[in-house]
Amino acid sequence: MDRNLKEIRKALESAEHVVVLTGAGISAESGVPTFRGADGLWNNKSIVELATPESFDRDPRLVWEFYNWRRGMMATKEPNPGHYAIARLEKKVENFTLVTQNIDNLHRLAGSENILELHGNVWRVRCLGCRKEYEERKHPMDEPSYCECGGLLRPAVVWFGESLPHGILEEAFRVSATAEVVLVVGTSAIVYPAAQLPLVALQSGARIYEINLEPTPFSGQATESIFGKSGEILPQIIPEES
Ligand code: BV8
Ligand code: ZN
Repeated sequence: MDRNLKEIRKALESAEHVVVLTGAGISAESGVPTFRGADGLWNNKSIVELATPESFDRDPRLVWEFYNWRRGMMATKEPNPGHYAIARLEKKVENFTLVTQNIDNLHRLAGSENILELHGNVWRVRCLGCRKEYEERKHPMDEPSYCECGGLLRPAVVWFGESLPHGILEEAFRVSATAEVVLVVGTSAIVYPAAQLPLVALQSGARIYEINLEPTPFSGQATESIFGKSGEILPQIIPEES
């Protein structure tokens, strides 16, 4: 095995407190499009427009059309070996937190438990009237959808310009500041405040290993950057029990 992967495996074996931060790249091998890659969702300017509260206020039907497309697409996707490797790591580490920017629910499907979903979950909705938030698996949802109280329902995801769920972000900063080892997997590291988390860990002296297809703005500060597919690299670092 590659020397770097051996080093990461050893660091993980001796660490009591581990944090894993993931982005869309970890779900790419499950067939979920990323945001900024070749077929990136956000490449299509008008789509970025859709992920904002202003767009929803202006045209909730159009935004629900976009999220119905996302829900329909994600309903057919399965976790990949990268997701399962992170779920295995959680069982081996005393104090483990998975912080994800993804809304695709694939980490939970793979068996991860202690998950901080920084940007929400595509299967959850929130009522603008009564503020109730709940899981709603129906897809497609009506375009737009209404709560039984008559209020307008929105996807319970965090759009650009919206603050992240307070308690979740606070907890993500707390665990990043106390982690001994952090894996940063499949994120372009440009969306804040998520991109701040590895920097917080760095300041606290953590060893930070980045796994990505290509360099990111964080690569220069990582302890090591491992270039390749997370679905191939993670199972080498956290192999299935023989
Ligand atoms: C906030 C949920 C303020 C919805 C998403 C100027 C400078 C700095 C910041 C800003 C600025 N202007 C605006 C901001 C703030 C803004 C921001 O950071 N913008 C960026 C673009 C500059 N942030 C916000 O608006 C956030 N809120 O700041 O609020 C505030 C504060 C107080 C009070 C009120 C308000 C909210 C951001 C959340 C937006 N929601 N998604 C939905 O999904 O529908 S963003 C979305 O893109 C993701 O959630 C994720 O967070 C983000 C980045 O995507 P990644 O996950 O990194 O994926 P990406 O495609 O970019 O990269 C994939 C990576 O994987 C690549 O590196 C690729 O190489 C790699 N990869 C691909 N395949 C593989 C792989 N790696 C390994 N293996 C593979 N197989
Ligand atoms: Zn309601």
